[in-house]
Amino acid sequence: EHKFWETQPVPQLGEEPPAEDGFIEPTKAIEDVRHEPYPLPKDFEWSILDIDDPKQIKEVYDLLSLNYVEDDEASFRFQYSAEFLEWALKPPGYYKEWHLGVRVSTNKKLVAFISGIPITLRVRGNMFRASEINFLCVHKKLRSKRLAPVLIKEVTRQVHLQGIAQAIYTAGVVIPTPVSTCRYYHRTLNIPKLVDVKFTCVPRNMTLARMIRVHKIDTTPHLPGLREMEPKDIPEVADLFARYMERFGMSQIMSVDETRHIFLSGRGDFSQPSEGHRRPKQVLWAYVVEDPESHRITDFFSFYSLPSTIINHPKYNLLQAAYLFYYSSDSAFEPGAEESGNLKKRLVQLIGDALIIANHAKFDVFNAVTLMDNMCFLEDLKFGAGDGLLNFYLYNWRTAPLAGVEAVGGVE
Ligand code: YNC
Ligand code: MG
Repeated sequence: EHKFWETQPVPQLGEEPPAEDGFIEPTKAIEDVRHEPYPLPKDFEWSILDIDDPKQIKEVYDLLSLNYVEDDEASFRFQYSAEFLEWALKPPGYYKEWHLGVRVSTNKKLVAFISGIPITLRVRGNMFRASEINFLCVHKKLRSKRLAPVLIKEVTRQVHLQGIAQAIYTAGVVIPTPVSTCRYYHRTLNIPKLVDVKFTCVPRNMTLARMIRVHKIDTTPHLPGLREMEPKDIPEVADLFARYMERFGMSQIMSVDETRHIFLSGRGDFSQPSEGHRRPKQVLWAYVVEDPESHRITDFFSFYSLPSTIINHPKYNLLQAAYLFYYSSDSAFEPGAEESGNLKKRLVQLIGDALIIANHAKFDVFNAVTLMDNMCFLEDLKFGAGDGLLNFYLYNWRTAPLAGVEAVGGVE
């Protein structure tokens, strides 16, 4: 059934939840890690991609934009921008050896890629260093030749060489064995276009005009003190985030430097004028709520830009999608905040303002998955359930399944 995954230190399908959390195989001593790269089929060679070199980022961009994840109907394909890749692949302390490509030996064409970045993860009561694996891609012409397992084994070797033995990753497909499964939800912003490209359709009991009216977005944000996140906010944001995430079964632990990178490095080109709420090359939007009296940061939200190619459409070729990313609110720390509905009320306002900013920045749709506290505002803010699922996986770590509500962090 799973010839490759059966050989890997992951919980196998149907396995009972463990009595105690922990690793599946012990961390290898560096001397015991295989010294040579795993062999590739002849005519192919390994290549470490230098993400500082615009030419090489462009090669990854080109590979992904033609060969990366598509929906089941092959109507849309993720089109991560070069700026996004730079932001996602170069956090503080990244290892260049974890940006791994495969090239055709003769002409050096890039035909496969996999990446990892170092993160600190907390799973229930345990904290450990891990790699976050992403952007696994094999050129369409080389599919089903068992190249993916070679890429996975080679990136695993590179992670082991840094003394790290665990990983987190997400995928639409089900393999052994998800630790949590989330559903995609979509908030439509630009309805005429979304209907035109068949991202959504007008329900039988509605008209297009009514659908537009129902989904109308206010023109200006409502929360007093809402503004773009700035460098001076980072220590407070890091602290608020750390406290907020304690409420969940699994989360990323972010240093102040990582916090700065994640929320400030993808904000685009400040030397050029912005158009609406969008700067040239902007991939990340981060806003804080600064209390007008105390000047403390009480809340923040962020979202990123991940457009999709619209495959074979006569009029449109790009779907502008925003994805809800990390947020926090100190209203979670009030006693009884959940029972009283005060947390929910605050998050509806906070993410409601995120929708307003995203609409200004000309996004067509705003996406979120069912993790963190998202379930408590999705319905009020008129998100609709999508058909896509996102499975979360841990490599070499056993824990009982985490409920969608117990959730996770990490860029997807
Ligand atoms: C996948 N997405 O089951 P079995 S997500 C993991 N993640 O193995 P072949 C996958 N494994 O079942 P193809 C996978 N997709 O026989 C397939 N597999 O045991 C498994 N698509 O290999 C599959 N990107 O080379 C099977 O398949 C084996 O040619 C088959 O290549 C697969 O980035 C792929 O969806 C996905 O580019 C590369 O279809 C290709 O089809 C493709 O014959 C479009 O492979 C793009 C796409 C995946 C996005 C992602 C996360 C990847 C996580 C990888 C696992 C990391 C483990 C931890 C490593 C570090 C450990 C430490 C320490
Ligand atoms: Mg293959």
